[in-house]
Amino acid sequence: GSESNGGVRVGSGDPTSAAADPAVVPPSISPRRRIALVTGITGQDGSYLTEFLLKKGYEVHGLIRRSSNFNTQRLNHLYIDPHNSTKALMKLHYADLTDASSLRRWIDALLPDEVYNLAAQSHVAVSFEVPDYTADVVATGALRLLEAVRSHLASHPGRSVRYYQAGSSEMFGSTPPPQSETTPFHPRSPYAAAKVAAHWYTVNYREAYGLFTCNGILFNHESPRRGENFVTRKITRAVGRIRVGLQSKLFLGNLTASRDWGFAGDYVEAMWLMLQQDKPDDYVVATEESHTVEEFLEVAFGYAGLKWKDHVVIDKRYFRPAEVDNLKGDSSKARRELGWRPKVSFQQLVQMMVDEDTELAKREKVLVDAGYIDPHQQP
Ligand code: NDP
Ligand code: GDR
Repeated sequence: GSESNGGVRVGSGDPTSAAADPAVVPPSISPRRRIALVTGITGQDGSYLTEFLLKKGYEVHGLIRRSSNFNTQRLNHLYIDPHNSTKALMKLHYADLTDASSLRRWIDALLPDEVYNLAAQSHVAVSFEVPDYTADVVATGALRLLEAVRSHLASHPGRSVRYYQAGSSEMFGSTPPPQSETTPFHPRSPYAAAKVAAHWYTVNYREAYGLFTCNGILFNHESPRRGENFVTRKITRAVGRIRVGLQSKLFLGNLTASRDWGFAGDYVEAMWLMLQQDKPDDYVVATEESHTVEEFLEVAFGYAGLKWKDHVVIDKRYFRPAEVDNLKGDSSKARRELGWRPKVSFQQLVQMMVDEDTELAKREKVLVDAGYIDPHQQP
């Protein structure tokens, strides 16, 4: 039976269901739709990658974890109920990166051509609070998924599966910029150390077993779908709410750190491109432009005709036990070999986020004025 999840139905769990779907022909008979399996599909990148792969004609299967709240908001616009239509090309299944058996079972049942491992406890500051869990999901979770792919291939001769690992510029940590594929890692958080482990598991499965595995070393990428407790979105949410009078103060930590911020929609294309190459490899993906948090504030508030200094209050709570001061990527390899380049500039990114969050705040204001939500409720 199926379980409903916020309007998005989660798959039946029946391993024969994929074979029974008219869109899926056994892999020996081609051509057929290519099948992608995406972990972390409910996150920022998962939603953009799913849109991208659906446009490319893929059937996209996402693994989602059980939550007491609905967690499929970023996917609702892509959802078609499989009971009503043969056009349902995105399907969701329960699994967890901490549960090896669930990963192997879905790979056996769905027979993906490409696996994108985007799932993570992805908040750097939170990883200091839950280090053990972060390592379990981010490092051991990647290992579990790689092992599921390896053991699946060992028992399915003739199959091929390409694997993408969501690596991070946080792995460079305190190593000075510009950072490229040959820059040594010096992680500065449990999150970053776990990503370094996942990176090397991915390299090892390529070298030891000849698997087609790629590490994308992606620098920060943002969007109107960014989680609300990452600094960019926290700022643009506040700008929107300040504009409509729902908020006046914004509490932040360190404003001097520099990040190489790009647009998430541009970055998911690089993930896909890596898996279309003849040989698996690792690539840095970055805009090659860096800005401080203070510069982000300047542009975001300035665009809305506001002065950030009138609103921002420094709160020690948001400082981290160890900080990453300066990230600026050298993505020349990805540009040369993948033909990838970012399309959205820093200014355009900030403006896009402020525009969307202003619209969101206006809708919130309507609900506040009608008495449906508490005006003091923070996002
Ligand atoms: P998000 O935090 O938005 O999404 C993380 C996803 O992982 C969510 O779908 C979440 O599910 C899922 N997840 C968390 N824990 C588990 C678990 N135990 N089992 C299964 N799924 C789980 O991250 P982003 O989309 O921003 O990032 C995608 C990936 O790229 C992450 O691995 C991140 O670390 C990495 N990365 C991100 C960068 C960025 O700037 N955005 C830069 C470099 C790397 P749920 O919705 O239920 O919480
Ligand atoms: P980061 O993103 O740690 O780079 O990791 P985040 O937006 O959390 O922090 C960026 C910088 O802003 C400073 N900062 C604050 N950060 C947050 N979250 N909240 C605040 O109030 C605040 N005030 C200042 C931080 O100290 C930091 O220097 C993101 C995640 O998506 C990771 O998963 C990913 O791997 C990396 O980007 C690349």
